[in-house]
Amino acid sequence: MRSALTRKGRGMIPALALALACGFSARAEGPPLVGETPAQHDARMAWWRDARFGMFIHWGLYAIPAGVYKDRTDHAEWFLETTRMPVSEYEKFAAQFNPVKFNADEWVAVARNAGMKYIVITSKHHDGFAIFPSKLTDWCIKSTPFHRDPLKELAEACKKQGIKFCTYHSIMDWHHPDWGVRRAWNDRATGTPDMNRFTEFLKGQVTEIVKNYHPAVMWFDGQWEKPWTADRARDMYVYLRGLDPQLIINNRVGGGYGDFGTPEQTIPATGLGPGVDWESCMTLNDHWGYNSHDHHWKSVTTVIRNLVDCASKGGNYLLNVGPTAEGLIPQESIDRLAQVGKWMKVNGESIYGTSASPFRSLSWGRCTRKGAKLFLHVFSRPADGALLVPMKGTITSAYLLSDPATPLACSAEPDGVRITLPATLPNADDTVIVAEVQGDVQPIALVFRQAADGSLRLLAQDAELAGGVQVEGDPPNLGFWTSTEGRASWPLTIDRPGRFTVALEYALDPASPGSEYVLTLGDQTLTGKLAVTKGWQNYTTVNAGTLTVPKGPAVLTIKPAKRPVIGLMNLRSVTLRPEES
Ligand code: FHN
Repeated sequence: MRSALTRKGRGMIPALALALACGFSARAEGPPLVGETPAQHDARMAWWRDARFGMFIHWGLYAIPAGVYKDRTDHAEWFLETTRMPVSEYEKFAAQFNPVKFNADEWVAVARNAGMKYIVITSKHHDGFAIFPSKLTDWCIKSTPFHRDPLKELAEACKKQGIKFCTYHSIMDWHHPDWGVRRAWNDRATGTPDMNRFTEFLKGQVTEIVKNYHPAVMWFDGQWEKPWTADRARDMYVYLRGLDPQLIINNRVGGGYGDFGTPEQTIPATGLGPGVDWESCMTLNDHWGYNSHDHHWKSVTTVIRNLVDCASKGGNYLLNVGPTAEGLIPQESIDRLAQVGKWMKVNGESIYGTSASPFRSLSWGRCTRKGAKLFLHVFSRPADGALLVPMKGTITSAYLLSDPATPLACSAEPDGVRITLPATLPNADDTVIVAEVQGDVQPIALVFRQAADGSLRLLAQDAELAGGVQVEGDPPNLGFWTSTEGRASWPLTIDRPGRFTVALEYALDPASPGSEYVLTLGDQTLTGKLAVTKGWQNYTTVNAGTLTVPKGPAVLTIKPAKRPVIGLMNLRSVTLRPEES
């Protein structure tokens, strides 16, 4: 579970809502809402799953102040909320919005040259301002000196350059008088909010977008406030799928519906579970909307490795740019994306259309897969100059993706297949080696062994999971432990048997008191009650008791002893330490 997050320059985002936004399963349980067969669903999702890499664009009136207001410089697209500026004041930005340097072809070329296959642009963010000429409101581009249609121009440029055009649309609307959570600083709104009227307005606007710009994805956001109910979410999903049966809709339509999960500013350590589509969205610096003071840019290495990490877990990577009020993508963004594009030109085959790694974790990097090809992404060169692929099975050939003519030696050994690396790796960010396999790849399961001092530290991201438990957060923890079915296991081997103390490093929000767990190791059992901590991200370490552990293989498992109030706990690690130490 996530704690309530105070985002830099933004308000608190309700914990569970953010968790829902970020990663809950993307499709509500039960039959698909619109009678789509699995084969039809796969056909509709096919291009999106192949694409793996997209550009997010946050662009609107908030680019005018560019993050600055009075004594603060950390605002961005939440400007209206974080400054609490009267809406009547904020509305004056419309008359200043004249992005004369906006060139859709140039924006799309930046994405295409980076190797991105789709673009998601904010048609309307939480401030309610539409960057397209809506017939339903004047709070849109019509009220600016910029008498063009950026969405139309971008959609056309995408079509010309073979990039999928997609739109982001906020459900929450801080400007509209009928949005159910009226802000005190909305001095323009009158009357009582009417969510039925608002929903008709929202439906009307997304209809304009679908009919006039034909987005491939409707990327909803701002679904977390109470007036947006699961029923409204379900109705919206069904309505839009009726409008365009090929439209893909993200899980932030709300209510547990949607076609893919949307972890934000994080990459789920093991994806969102088998068969769940997901896309991690991230900023390139620390803000979504343009902030003239934010120079905290991610490195090219970080971007490449994030993209590879997502693909290795079966997910997409949606990377954001925040253009200026003049209509320019910041040069720092352009430069980084151009470098990523150089890597993609050589290695794109190891990303596009690939599926998740068959291996739980690899000490030297990541793996993606396409048919009989394993793409081994080497982030750090092992000291012994060989790559251990923890698998049984046959690798018929191995070579650098950038140099297929030069074979690399392979040797099958008890703990896997060793591939001899070249003396130097051509790309320090990520050198890709292709291993062509014959028949099945049988991963050799990770077995955890004692360290030199006899201790054993079992980490969240290495656990085998069942029953909906998810790895989340950074550093990783096991969360969403909401049912008694949820369990985490670690296969281990004890070379030095004896009595061990067991320590749990956990967090437990006061909203979920009384959690009880059962820990088993072989025929030994420990049970315990967990005291709450200050929150889901406030960790403590507790002694769970001692166990007598014999020599040899065993499995340590933790599960709830009873149904948790919300979540059993967030668990970062389990440590076994020899009692005498
Ligand atoms: O509140 C928004 C935020 O401004 C931004 O648009 C991100 C992008 O995914 N979504 C919401 C925060 O989760």
